Amino acid sequence: MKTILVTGACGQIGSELVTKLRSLYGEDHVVATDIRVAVDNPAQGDGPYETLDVTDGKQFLEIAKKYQVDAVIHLAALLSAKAEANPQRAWHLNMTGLVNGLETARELQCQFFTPSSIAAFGPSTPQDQTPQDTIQRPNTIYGVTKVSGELLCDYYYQRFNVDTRGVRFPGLISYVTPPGGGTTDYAVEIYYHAVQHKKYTSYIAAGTKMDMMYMPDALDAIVQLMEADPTKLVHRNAFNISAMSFAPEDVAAAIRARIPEFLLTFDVDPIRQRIAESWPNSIDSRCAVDEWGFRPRYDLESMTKDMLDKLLARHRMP
Ligand code: AKB
Repeated sequence: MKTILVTGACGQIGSELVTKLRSLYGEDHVVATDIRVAVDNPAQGDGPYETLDVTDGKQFLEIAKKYQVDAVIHLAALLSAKAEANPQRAWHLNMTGLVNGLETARELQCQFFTPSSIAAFGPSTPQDQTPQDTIQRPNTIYGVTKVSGELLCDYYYQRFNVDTRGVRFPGLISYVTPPGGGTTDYAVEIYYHAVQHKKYTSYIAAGTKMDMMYMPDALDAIVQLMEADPTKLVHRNAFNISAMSFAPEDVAAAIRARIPEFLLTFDVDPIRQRIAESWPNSIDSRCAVDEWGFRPRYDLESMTKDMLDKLLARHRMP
């Protein structure tokens, strides 16, 4: 049975991924790590948990060695809006953390997964059905770290034979752990506000389409790609994957099918709007489908039903 180390384990993806991996590979075989010491997070129960600042390469390697890990899933990173507010910090955390993760994987010869993002594209990228291999000139610091990360992962595979794998995640939607500091966060907030206040003010303008995915599909994609037959992988890192593409008013319409009085208004944040406009409207996931069988289960309607079921049940609880 392999042992997997997850960084950023208390974040939006990590807190659910750790639970899923523990159910698949056993509680003791998933080492959750995060810079946070004590927060009430699912990743901190039922298995090993270590405090790790990923910018500390020595500590990264020591923890990986202590548990003799076979795979590293590196999630710790600053998201787009937070990164734009502090570009130097974003470069340091996203790049130094990544290099430390790759070096750990090289030293221990373990598998390595890290997510890229739709942010790896920019204004000169074809906006609709964006191909897997295309122009990548992002104009955000987050995007710059993502393109650099994609290249670095390819390099570690070619140069050091590290089994690197990765996807370009779209906005991820979940009812478990909220995201923090992303541009696509509105697509999570809108559901919480619909349930609590029956109204939401969007910082993203009407008509701005972005790719999105429900968290269960994102988690399945990580596991599926990590387990995929390497001989079938032409791309390895940075696979385009998306389950749906929508604008704020599309989610509002889906929510209204269940909460008819739901009201959507707009107060556009110029910084996050500029970021959103630099990203594709929709990306083409065909390479992921062909090379490792990516197949998302949720579309906007089924995701909205599940999100509202879960959040309404929680809201009604005393
Ligand atoms: C963000 O909005 O920054 C992230 C992403 C698309 O990478 N959710």
